[in-house]
Amino acid sequence: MPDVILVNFRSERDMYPPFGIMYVADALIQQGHTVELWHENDEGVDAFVQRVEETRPLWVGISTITGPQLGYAIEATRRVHAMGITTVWGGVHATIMPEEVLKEEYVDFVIVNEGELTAQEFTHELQNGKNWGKVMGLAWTNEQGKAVINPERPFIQNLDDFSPRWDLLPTLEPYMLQSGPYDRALPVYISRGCPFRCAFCYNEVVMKRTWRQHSNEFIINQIEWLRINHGVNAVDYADDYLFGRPRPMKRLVEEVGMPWSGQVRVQLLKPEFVQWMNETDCQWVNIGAESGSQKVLDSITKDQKDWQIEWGVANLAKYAPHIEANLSFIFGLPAEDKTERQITIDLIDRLCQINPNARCSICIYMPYPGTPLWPDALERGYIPPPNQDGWAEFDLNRGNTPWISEAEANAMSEISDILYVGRSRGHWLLSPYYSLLRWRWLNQKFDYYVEGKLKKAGSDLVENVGPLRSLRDRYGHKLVQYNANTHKSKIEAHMPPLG
Ligand code: B12
Ligand code: SF4
Repeated sequence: MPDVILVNFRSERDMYPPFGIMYVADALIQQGHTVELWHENDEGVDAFVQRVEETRPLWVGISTITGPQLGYAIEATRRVHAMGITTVWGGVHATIMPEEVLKEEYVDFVIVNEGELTAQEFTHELQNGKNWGKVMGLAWTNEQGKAVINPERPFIQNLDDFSPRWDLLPTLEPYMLQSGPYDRALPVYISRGCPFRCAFCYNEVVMKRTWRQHSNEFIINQIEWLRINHGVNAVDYADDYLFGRPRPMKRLVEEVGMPWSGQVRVQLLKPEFVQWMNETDCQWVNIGAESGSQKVLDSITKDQKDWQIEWGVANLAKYAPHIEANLSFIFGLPAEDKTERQITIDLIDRLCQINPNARCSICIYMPYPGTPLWPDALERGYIPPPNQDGWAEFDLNRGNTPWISEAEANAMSEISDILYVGRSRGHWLLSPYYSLLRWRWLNQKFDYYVEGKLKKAGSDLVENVGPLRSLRDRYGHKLVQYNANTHKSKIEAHMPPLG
């Protein structure tokens, strides 16, 4: 029977190893406890709660990130708390707002920021003395019902002290990604933090612009273990800031010797660097481009020049044409007016012309408490949700600010997905539709997006009428062809609950 059960609730389409609880589990196991990990979507809530009821662990830990999956976390926590079992929230969301989280009667404790050492001390106190005041990094409610946030714990000095417990996951199969021709790529995490200061990002408030990395020996051993035991044939370095020290990192990639992918900043994409990426069999890169407008980039202290985006993507097309470049842009940042947005819109269109393997996705700006942009957002009339149920209702892809309407956000996201992410090509019968979408995009005509509504109604109809569904399955690919070189299909596929 487990002493502690840790769970990460995910939304249906997201399948990504739950690193946070994998690390916390290791800390507890080192302390001599038995731990069970669950990684669930909404379908798994009942099974999870039932398991907690059967085993009645010392405490249940719930990992949180802001957005829809918080809803499943809330439901599960409520039910576990009602059984009289101690509930603890951890993760980025709870770290950003521990006081608000503790207002919910169903959350007993919050472990702020890195969980390993705090979870160890918390478990010790739970079994011996309950002196909560002395556990750094713990947030709790005192006898007067007041939230107490203990001083924050310094960051772990040596990341190698704790390992992500892959062995506690029932299977690694759902996490395997397609990476170019390699079908068993797995995300690994080799560092924490980032020294940059993008004003919308969690980094400044949570990681405080620090950066640490596991030792080469630790990283190589982990990847070797994954290769031998799980047949991993490519590595996705999932870190926020991969090339913190470019030369040693390059040597590490060479030493690991596997095809790879990861996050890069555009400044790195000089011809010689891109040639090196090509030689070491890089398959894709993720680039936080954010905006094509220098004014907007400066407003978020991105420390990046507008011209570097096109320059980097052109270098990729020239020196490593097989590498997929995934660029993400944020629309609706406070400094973005129509003129600035037009610059980004035109840039996205150009990038996809320069580089057939560029995929430009947009997300709509959402203010997070504690980030440098937060006070500005409040001043501009943004009203945060009043409670955790409210935070869970956030539609993370649609924006929630008063200065960008839901209809506009919806149309922008959908059109950019079709034209610049899926990069689909239509049969000539559909060419008027594609021309209309491109006209809308280039001219910012996002009002009265009737074709979006018609498309949705049409696909619902096809889905619900058997003969139409068969026709779609048989001939659909002739009408619309998607960019085949995509690693996203596996992540977005429906995954059953793991537990
Ligand atoms: C991988 C990842 C994803 C994965 C899956 C996330 C997951 N498994 O939960 C995918 C790709 C699906 C994803 C999606 C999104 N993500 Co994301 N993602 C990340 C990323 C890059 C890494 C998370 C990770 O594994 N970190 C490594 C581990 C070791 O750290 P950790 O999770 O923080 O865990 C430590 C502590 O937090 C704590 N802890 C964590 N859980 C628990 C639980 C307990 C009980 C305890 C005691 C402690 C504890 O201890 C851990 C070890 O020290 C983070 C950035 C980052 N570097 O953390 C963003 C991040 C979490 N994502 C973010 C965002 C905004 C999103 C999206 C909304 C993006 C979008 N616009 O669509 C979506 C939301 C998806 C959804 N449906 O809701 C934000 C979250 C901000 C917030 N306020 O919550 C982050 C912080 C990025 C950022 N730059 O701001 N994401
Ligand atoms: S570079 Fe990325 S992780 Fe670093 S502060 Fe900027 S958005 Fe955050």
